[in-house]
Amino acid sequence: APIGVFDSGVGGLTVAREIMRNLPSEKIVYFGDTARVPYGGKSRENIIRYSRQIIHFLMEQQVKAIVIACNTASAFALEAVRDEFDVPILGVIEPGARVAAAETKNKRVGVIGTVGTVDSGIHASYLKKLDPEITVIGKACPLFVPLVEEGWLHDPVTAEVTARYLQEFKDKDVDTLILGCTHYPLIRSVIREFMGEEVRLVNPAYETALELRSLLEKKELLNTGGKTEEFPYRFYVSDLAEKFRAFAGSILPYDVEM
Ligand code: DGN
Repeated sequence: APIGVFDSGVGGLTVAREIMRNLPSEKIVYFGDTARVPYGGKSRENIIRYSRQIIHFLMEQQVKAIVIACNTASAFALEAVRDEFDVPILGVIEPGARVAAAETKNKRVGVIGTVGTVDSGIHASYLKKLDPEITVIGKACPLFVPLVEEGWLHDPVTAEVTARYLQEFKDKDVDTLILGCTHYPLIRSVIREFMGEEVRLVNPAYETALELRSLLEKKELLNTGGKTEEFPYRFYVSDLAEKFRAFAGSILPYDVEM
């Protein structure tokens, strides 16, 4: 059975990509809610409703586990929907928070994400549960998503916006920064350049793929067999399939069939 992965749009492909790399024998059904993107400024109620609808769709595809690749949907909907379905459901917040808590030395952790994710305070609540001494500094960076979708991944404008958003983390001496939005790993090099080599950048997409692997192992659901003949990945969107396909081509190493 495949793994279901969903996001508000294309960004979740950064999570799908990590699953493809780290669990190469698994099939994936991906759903991008391109008709209703962005989720970043929407209410909790709506995001729970959208997530529930998408999970129903994925359940119809007979998935064995679901990954909520969207940070905003993980922040708002994971707790609400987790027990409503009889497959394991994972979000991207907890895996990122766990690694950040383990790796910070000065106990000053920064979080960047959408307005919804940052205002939810969910990273802080996980991090403080893991280590009450950690100080969490959150900052919404809403301009990053359109910059990434415009393809300005290595661009002076993106570098300038990065400096404006992230200066605060330098001033407040964070040693660990969680890239708490699907799109941010794609501008990792710009963020790295501004923050410097010493700051640990946590990519929740990667950490989530590892967590998914141990969860599947534990539940004896991990596919250890070889690859099948047919293409193992299926993609669905709620609008503008062509635009999705074009963007997907810049993230994934092959053409996406829809
Ligand atoms: N996928 C969203 C997230 O990770 O929070 C970013 C895109 C959006 O919906 N604003």
